[in-house]
Amino acid sequence: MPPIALTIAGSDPSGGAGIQADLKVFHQLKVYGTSAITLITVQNTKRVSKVEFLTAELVGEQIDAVLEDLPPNAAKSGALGTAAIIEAIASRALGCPLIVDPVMLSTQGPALMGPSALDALRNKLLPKATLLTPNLHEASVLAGITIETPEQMKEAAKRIRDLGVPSILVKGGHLNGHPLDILLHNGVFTEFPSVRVNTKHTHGTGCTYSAAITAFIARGLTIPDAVDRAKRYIHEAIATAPGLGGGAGPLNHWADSLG
Ligand code: PXL
Repeated sequence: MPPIALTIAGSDPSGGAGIQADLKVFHQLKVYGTSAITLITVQNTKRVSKVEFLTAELVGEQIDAVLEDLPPNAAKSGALGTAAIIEAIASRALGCPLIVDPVMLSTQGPALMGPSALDALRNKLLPKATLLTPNLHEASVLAGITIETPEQMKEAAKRIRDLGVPSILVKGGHLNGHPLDILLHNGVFTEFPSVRVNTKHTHGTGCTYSAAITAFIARGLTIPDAVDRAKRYIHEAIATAPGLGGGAGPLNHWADSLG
């Protein structure tokens, strides 16, 4: 039987980010994908014009339906919307590793998390996370420091670990120069350098990356190995983006075709 992964995230009708991206990545990486939708966006590659949150009850019931029948080997969370939704997720025993991608803003700007949700994320969900995957902005908000250098990324990771998160992957895609991701796992830092791809097609990069990590963890890889495999997947997915849409287009979710 294939491993099962669960994504708890928002809907992107253009298919490049959110639930839609996560399910494509799970499928491509040979993991059976299940989902619980937290919010619905109205967007395409050029604009985000609306975000509507589902009720916490509805989100919780979707998770319960999946857990009851298709217990996941790994789960991830993406855009979560409200404090009530975050509390509904944190109150469930998922029974598997949880990868939390602390999505705060959509690529084009609008908030995918209300202000009160930040406290719930910090106090309720982070202590349940196996691995947190913040970008520089999210790591800066959670750690309370400015981040412009790899040393500051490491300092932020240590501060976030002290909030109760065992493993943190700080993603340096927005660093000046080439991207560098830094993993803090079991007290050890591992650096994942890559070569910057010059492209405007980066829609859903964070979702795609954390979904790939989740898929490899569902397949039984350790966290460092899952990050390493996912990093290679995301690099290829960006470098071979299909060029769809008139704005920031989606990645090539068919990457890693040898799987
Ligand atoms: O990549 C962040 C993200 C997460 N979830 C949804 C999104 C986006 C970015 O646009 O739309 C639903």
